[in-house]
Amino acid sequence: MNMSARLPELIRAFNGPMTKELVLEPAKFGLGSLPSRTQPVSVAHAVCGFCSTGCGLKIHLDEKGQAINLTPNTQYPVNLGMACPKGWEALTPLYAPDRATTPLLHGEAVDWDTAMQVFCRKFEAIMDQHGRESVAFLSTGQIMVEEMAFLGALAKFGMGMVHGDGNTRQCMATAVAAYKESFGFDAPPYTYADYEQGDVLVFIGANPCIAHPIMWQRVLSNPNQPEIIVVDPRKTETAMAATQHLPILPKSDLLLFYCLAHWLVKHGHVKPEYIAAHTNGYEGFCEFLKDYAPEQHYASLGLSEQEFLKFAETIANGKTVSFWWTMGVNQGHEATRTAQAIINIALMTGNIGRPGTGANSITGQCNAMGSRLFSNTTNLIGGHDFTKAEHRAKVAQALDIPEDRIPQKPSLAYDQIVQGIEEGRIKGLWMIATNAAHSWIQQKRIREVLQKLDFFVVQDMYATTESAQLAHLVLPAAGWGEKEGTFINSERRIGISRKVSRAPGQALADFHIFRLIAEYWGCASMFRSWTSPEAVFERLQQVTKGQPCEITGIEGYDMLESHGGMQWPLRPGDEPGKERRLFEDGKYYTPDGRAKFVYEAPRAVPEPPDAEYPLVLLTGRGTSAQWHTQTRTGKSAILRKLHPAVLMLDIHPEDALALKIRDGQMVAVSSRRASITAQARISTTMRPGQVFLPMHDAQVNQLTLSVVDPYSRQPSYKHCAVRVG
Ligand SMILES: Nc1nc2c(c(=O)[nH]1)N[C@H]1C(S)=C(S)[C@@H](COP(=O)(O)OP(=O)(O)OC[C@H]3O[C@@H](n4cnc5c(=O)[nH]c(N)nc54)[C@H](O)[C@@H]3O)O[C@H]1N2
Ligand SMILES: Nc1nc2c(c(=O)[nH]1)N[C@H]1C(S)=C(S)[C@@H](COP(=O)(O)OP(=O)(O)OC[C@H]3O[C@@H](n4cnc5c(=O)[nH]c(N)nc54)[C@H](O)[C@@H]3O)O[C@H]1N2
Ligand code: SF4
Ligand SMILES: [Mo]
Repeated sequence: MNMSARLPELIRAFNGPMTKELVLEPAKFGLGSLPSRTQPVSVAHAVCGFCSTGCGLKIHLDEKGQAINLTPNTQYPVNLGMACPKGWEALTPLYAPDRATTPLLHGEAVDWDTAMQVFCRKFEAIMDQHGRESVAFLSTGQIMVEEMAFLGALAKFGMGMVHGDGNTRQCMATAVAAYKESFGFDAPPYTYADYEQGDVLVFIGANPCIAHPIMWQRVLSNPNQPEIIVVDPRKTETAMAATQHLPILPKSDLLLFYCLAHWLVKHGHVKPEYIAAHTNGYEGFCEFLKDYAPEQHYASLGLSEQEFLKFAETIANGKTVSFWWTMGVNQGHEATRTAQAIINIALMTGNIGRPGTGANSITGQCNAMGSRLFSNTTNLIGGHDFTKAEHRAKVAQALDIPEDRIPQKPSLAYDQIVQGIEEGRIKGLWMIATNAAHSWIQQKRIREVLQKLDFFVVQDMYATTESAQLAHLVLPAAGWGEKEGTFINSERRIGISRKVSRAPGQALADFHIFRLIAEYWGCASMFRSWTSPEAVFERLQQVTKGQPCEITGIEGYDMLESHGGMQWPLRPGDEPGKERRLFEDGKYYTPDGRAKFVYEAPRAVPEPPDAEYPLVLLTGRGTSAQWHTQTRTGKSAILRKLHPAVLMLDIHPEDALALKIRDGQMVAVSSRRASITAQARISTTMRPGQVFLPMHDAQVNQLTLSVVDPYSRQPSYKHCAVRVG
């Protein structure tokens, strides 16, 4: 087929006018006059494309169906009319001047035909010469479910790649590994109502005031005057709002939860009936706990006896206790076992499967959960296993693709792909909606590695990202709001987001870029029925049949829209609006239906502070106005006003005094990898011996050390040794 002849037609079709269906209801606003000059005539629904809270937004449209403003949706069951600054500013990044508007080959604008021919020729040549394992893709938790499934299917089944991972490795891999082993499936069990229903809420390595502000609003709606405990080395915004703060020493969480388990067993605060009926491995766990008498470990935890006992007693006395963890747990050298230590506590105290309980991992990106289930990276699409013949057969049938196109082994993990490039085994890389040259650990190394590639493609909304600047080929992508599809939020709610703005120039929705590649690669016949996001969604529903994440009960996008999204599982006949909490029947997804106690002795941190590098560097989110590598939020003048203009290093007054550092002084922060500059902010939110940098500045990951948890292969971003001054 002569592709270049068909191309204008294809692009027109892909980037065409917005559909009438978008105009869903007459405009109704309760917020007085709107700042925009044009009066909105209708409203479309979207789920926010930043964090995993998944707030519902109403997008105000002009008569052409173009977005002119937005307000949070008061009817949406997640946010009930609230949004954080990023949600309110969600449209602004779409109009940034540095949007990628044409494909760029070595920095020069080219048309899509040229870009597609180069893309296919280069990847084909590498694969012909070096085999299928010599190329890889890196996907994301920030494109639609239908898009990530298309990408995973196209790359692996269509193009024949074996390796593909995503930025969810930096983020959720630990929770995935922990849940799979403990529960038999990657299944965060909660619903947001649990924030409102418990009497004790424990946040471990999580700072929702900044990172999940609207989840935090749900906590504030809890009428039970709950005890809120924050386990975090820093006195974060969340810790300040809590009733108890446990400022443990960094990476002592595993020890803390073993000490807690020991204390609960010793004082009879466990639920023997629950343990006997629904779990395996408890006896061995009790035996293992002998070494964890709390009184022997207070110094290693950095806690006083009083702090520990208050914490333990609060949990023991709670009727409904929930445990919420995020990156302070997932990003560590023994992260998977730490997550499982939290799960163990919920199991032994019977705090699971009831309102206001649970061992609950909060996800990060808007579609991190979609990526876990449908990206076809670590798992075969739909939470299946590449190594199982029956799973391959089932997926092949549901997707109508030849079974022999499905790789029989899982992909290399992100860090192994990086290593593969470093060692010259991987020569071609396609990176979609992630900015590794800023966000990956130990940045100098990743930048050197990316520059070794024979062919490096970046598909992004902006041509200016740190990664796009290193790419041979940049493919311009439409962003949130410029395309349609679904996201899955932290409480497993599948929500729909509509197209409310036209992408600039030649930029195309990722969905259509994948269709174009399928055409040029010559595998379009495999995806003949993958014509629209909704058509793909229907296919994916079929794939989930019989899985814990089954969603065959959803009757199309309209049903999702009218119910304010739906939580998985939803099987035919299930009541659609009902809130879904997992494990209410005490049945887990393991072969015998029992959850498993998993445990292992704590290990020393890989890079402890020493005389030369005496401080521990913690990293994380800075403000609710900043999103990761700032490619989107950095484009909003309003959001820029809500965070410091320079990189701030938080340091305790004692350390500052010893180093003769004044507040506001520019200082060098050095690790064994690099030295960067930041402005000192003297703050008692830190403990002596620890400093904090937000991850949003591109310099920060120059300092971090490439260490991963052995089970999840998630990087340990939150611990390395540095010196200041
Ligand atoms: N504004 C904003 N919101 C976001 C994001 C964003 O970039 N900006 N990103 C989203 C994404 S993808 C994610 S994954 C989430 C992340 O959400 P969070 O995990 O809540 O955010 P972080 O700040 O990375 O880390 C949380 C806390 O872990 C603490 N910590 C560090 N080391 C340890 C330790 O050893 N033990 C314990 N217990 N705590 C420790 C840090 O001090 C920090 O306060 O946020 C999501 N929401
Ligand atoms: N030091 C330190 N480093 C960290 C962390 C930490 O706590 N500390 N946290 C880690 C975590 S949890 C995460 S999740 C990662 C995040 O790291 P990244 O994924 O690298 O961060 P983002 O800035 O969100 O990058 C997303 C990219 O996708 C582009 N994009 C947005 N929407 C679309 C779209 O629809 N289509 C396409 N094609 N592109 C799009 C954006 O412009 C941006 O370049 O960072 C990790 N890095
Ligand atoms: S809390 Fe998260 S989902 Fe809600 S508006 Fe803010 S960034 Fe968007
Ligand atoms: Mo994340």
